[in-house]
Amino acid sequence: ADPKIGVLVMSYGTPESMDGIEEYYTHIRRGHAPTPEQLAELTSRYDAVVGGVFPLRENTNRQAEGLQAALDAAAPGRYAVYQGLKHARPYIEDGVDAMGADGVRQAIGIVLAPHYSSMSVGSYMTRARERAEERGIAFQAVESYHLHPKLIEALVKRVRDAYAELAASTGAGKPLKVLFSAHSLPVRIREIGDPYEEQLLATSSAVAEGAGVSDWQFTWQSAGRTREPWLGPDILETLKETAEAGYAGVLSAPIGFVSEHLEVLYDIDIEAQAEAKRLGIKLVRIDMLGTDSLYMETLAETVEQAGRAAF
Ligand code: FEC
Repeated sequence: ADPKIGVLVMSYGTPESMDGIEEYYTHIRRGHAPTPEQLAELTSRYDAVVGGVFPLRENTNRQAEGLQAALDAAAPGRYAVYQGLKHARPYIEDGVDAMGADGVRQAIGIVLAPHYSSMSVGSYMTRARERAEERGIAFQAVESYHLHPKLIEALVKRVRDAYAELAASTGAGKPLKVLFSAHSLPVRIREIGDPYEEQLLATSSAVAEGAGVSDWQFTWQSAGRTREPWLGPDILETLKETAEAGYAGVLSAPIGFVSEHLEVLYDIDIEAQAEAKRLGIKLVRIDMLGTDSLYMETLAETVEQAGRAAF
């Protein structure tokens, strides 16, 4: 049989254990070790949510398996899925090496994040492409899939369901708002005409329209702890304004992420939730996509389309 087309599924990565947090954080900071205070602060966030288990690893494994199954259903025997993580083992380069070792000559890269930014998806792809070139593998990158109809359908269903739950718990007729959010990035992405913000707004507006929600806003979350300015407003500020404007509840829809991990389980479920309580406003979060078959089909169809165009 012809060698398979390799599919490099990339995700952010998470430490392997509590002892691995320092190495992971150092990698995120491009080789600069965190100060003891920074390390303690990050460790305490992991402690609060995971208690020794790092859900992103298992979630990424399951999504990679789900994508392999969806590809096998659509094109039996044609694609082989490999994993490459941005900040943890197996690193992106390890994934490309594994494809090379299996004799793969053609590969497609896709990130478990629907929106393109040069600082997010772009940097995954640069690393993957460089390694693929060194290994003599033809490489095709998927840049984004933020408006794929099945992705929107999966998110619409989640927003509808959670909105109904929120409405039931706040009482009939109370004003509610949907807050779509994604990981903030440094403001300087605007200077290079990065499509990140525009794509996030496009997803938000398609999902709001599909769910029949007219009162919604996009806001940022999880901004980095650096000196440079990051895109705002942050969700904590937005919650305060929303409460002050008289809303009884908000539905948090972190559409920039596709599974449960620190940025959702801590930044939304613990930090934003505590702020909402303090402000006396109800906060409910949508379920994350995980291995929803509509999301797996979104990935599989996007990969197949890229494969047909490139090879
Ligand atoms: O559950 C986990 O273990 C990992 C959760 C996690 C995800 C995630 C996704 C994104 N990040 C993005 C950008 C940045 C930039 C910096 C940055 C820093 C961190 C730190 C942790 C962390 N990120 Fe992350 N990110 C996750 C976790 N991220 C921990 C370090 C401590 C902190 O700042 O909070 C700043 C780097 C620097 O200091 O120079 C920029 C973007 C995404 C969404 C797209 C994607 O998934 O790739 C963008 C999940």
